[in-house]
Amino acid sequence: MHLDHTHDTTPAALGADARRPDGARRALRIGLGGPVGSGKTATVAALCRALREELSLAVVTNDIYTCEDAEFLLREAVLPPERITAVETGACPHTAIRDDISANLEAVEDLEDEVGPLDLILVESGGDNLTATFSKGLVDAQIFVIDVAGGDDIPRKGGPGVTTADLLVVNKTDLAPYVGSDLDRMAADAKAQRAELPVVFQSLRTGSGVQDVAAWVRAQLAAWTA
Ligand SMILES: Nc1nc2c(ncn2[C@@H]2O[C@H](COP(=O)(O)OP(=O)(O)O)[C@@H](O)[C@H]2O)c(=O)[nH]1
Ligand SMILES: [Mg+2]
Repeated sequence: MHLDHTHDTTPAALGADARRPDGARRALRIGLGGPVGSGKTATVAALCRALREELSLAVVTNDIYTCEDAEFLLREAVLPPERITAVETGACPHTAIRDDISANLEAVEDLEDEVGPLDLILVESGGDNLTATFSKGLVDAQIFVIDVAGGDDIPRKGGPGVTTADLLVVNKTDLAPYVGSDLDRMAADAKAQRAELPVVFQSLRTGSGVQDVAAWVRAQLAAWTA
């Protein structure tokens, strides 16, 4: 588990492996993790719609036994099909993003070879639990997506995703009144867990917060390419 590494609050720094074999800068890789159903795929779709006119981007999805997330993104036509790749992870979705990242690395490298050059690759983890975080060898920055319907005590309970992700997205704010979630309390708890690390409250039903997440991604990319 990656509990011991230091977490920089500055946007992604240019890592040692930031160049492709031909010397060109590789794409910035941003991971999206979080529990099943919190809205990771929907956030990927929203980011693609917000950024696809200005950036060259691609997506890798991780599903346990199916390719449903990739199929959803294809159906929604958020990107041309050649820019969406599915990795089937088998039993433990966190393994493929944290321990044995080879299938995901191959997927991002193949995308760059086949449709590159790319500015940005979004890597969605298979929905797991509150502890699954990405290896730093796979992604340069990570977004953790939770939702208000999963319980408003999730920020207080913490865990590596909530406390250390570079961006925490609290999704489905439109549902808060129906499930009795206290958004102010979630914001205060998230602040207590994360100090200066950013949090965005988002609803993909109303669109609120979508531009804030896109702006955060743009800032990461600006730091990456600087
Ligand atoms: N009401 C509401 N539903 C949402 C929101 N975002 C996603 N959903 C729905 O939540 C379900 C799970 O979303 P999905 O993106 O597949 O979750 P994932 O398992 O984390 O990838 C889908 O039915 C989405 O349409 C939101 O902001 N508000
Ligand atoms: Mg998904």
